[in-house]
Amino acid sequence: MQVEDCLFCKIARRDIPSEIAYEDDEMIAFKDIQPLAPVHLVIIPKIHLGSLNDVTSAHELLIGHIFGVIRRLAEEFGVVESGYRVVTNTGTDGGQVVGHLHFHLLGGQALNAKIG
Ligand code: DGP
Repeated sequence: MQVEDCLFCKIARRDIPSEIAYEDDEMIAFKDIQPLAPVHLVIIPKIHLGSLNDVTSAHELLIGHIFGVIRRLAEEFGVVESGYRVVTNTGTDGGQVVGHLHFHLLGGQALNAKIG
């Protein structure tokens, strides 16, 4: 289920345009509008989950699927050998700005401790 006024639900519905790198029935990956590294993708489930706090055992297959795709995107974007980082900011102190569960895939440069 999606939420009417959620920014990332709007991107998933294509109400807001984005540079889509991957899409299937369950998830979508798109380029971050404010990239923090040469490779910076945002990966989201299409169903609205507010954050990692909303993930339960019911989402195990979904989360596993998302991470399998992230691994393939890392290959596609050429960062497997050099290395990359997957980040999930959660809540205020975690630096989460958009309230829809998402994973950042960052790579293409040496990442400092604070990036993401
Ligand atoms: P976070 O701080 O973890 O909630 O990261 C949210 C990310 O979403 C941030 O890196 C910028 C990105 N972002 C925000 N609005 C848009 C948008 O309209 N389009 C795209 N492509 N990315 C966006």
